[in-house]
Amino acid sequence: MSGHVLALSGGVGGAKLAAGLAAVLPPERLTIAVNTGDDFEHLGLTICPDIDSVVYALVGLNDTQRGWGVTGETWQAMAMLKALGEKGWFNLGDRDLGMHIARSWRLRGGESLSEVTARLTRGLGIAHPVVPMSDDPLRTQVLTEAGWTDFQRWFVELQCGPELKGIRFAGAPGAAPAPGLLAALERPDLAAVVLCPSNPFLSVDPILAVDGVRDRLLSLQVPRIAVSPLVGGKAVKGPLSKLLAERGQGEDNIAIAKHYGPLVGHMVIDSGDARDEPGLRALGLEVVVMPTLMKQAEDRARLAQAVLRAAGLEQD
Ligand code: FO1
Repeated sequence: MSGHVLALSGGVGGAKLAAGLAAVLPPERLTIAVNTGDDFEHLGLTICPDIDSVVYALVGLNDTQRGWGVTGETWQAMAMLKALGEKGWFNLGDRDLGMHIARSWRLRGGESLSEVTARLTRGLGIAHPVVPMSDDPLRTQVLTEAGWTDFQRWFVELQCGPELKGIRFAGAPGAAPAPGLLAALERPDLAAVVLCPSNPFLSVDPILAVDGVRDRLLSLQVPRIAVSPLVGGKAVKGPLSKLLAERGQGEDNIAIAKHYGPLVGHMVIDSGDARDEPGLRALGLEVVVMPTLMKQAEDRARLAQAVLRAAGLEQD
């Protein structure tokens, strides 16, 4: 069966599934819309961590050990910056810096983030559309005992330490969907929406907070499939497990499904979390249980194929 697939992705895990989907779907059948709530300005540069995670994963440049940035990276520019007295809490690798410079000066030249992202992906030979969720600034901020903090300060500088008492998306409402996301949402042949295995609260929620996106998704008569970021009951990387514990509403796929509510009709969960299946079915969800850890390209493609099968989209 044919049909277009819209994947909503954050970084790391989401990026891996996005790469898997790109491996099994031709460019005209896939749109990858990426969270930009983590974006920020640093040392005069515009950093878009999740877009870059997706882009690097698509071209096999992603550092799978670290979970962000470019593999085989060097840090000469960073060493120089520190020697010059600049703060070093946010690490920019030499090759990665090339990306931030190319993006920043084009943005400053008046191109939108969508235009710049299309330019950069084209430059790297990526044929699949990777689009920001919005060209307008929507910034994730977190509430800790010290007050509201920008996401990267909490995530990187404070290493996700302080307990989260709240999350907000500054700029929403008011951030319009980027043209590429809007076009995908309005396609008559849109056949499935995939919520990639990214942090629901910090990576997917910002996309849903973009003007009209949640309502539009809810109105679509197509399968909406979440791939769980939990593997064996734990997040592979990042603060999801900590967040779930702090929320006190369960640390399993049931808590994630309840958070997504009617937005999701299918969930793909890891074999190590099979105990969650009855609870998810009791919530009315269709469930696929399979190994979801993506170590190799074959794992990514296998998970992507399973997602398409769950959506009723067998491969042509
Ligand atoms: N994460 C870190 O934990 N420490 C860093 O120094 C760091 C630098 C960095 C530079 C560019 C980039 O695209 C991502 C970077 N990240 C770093 C990851 C990033 O903070 C998070 O992975 C995402 O924002 C969460 O999805």
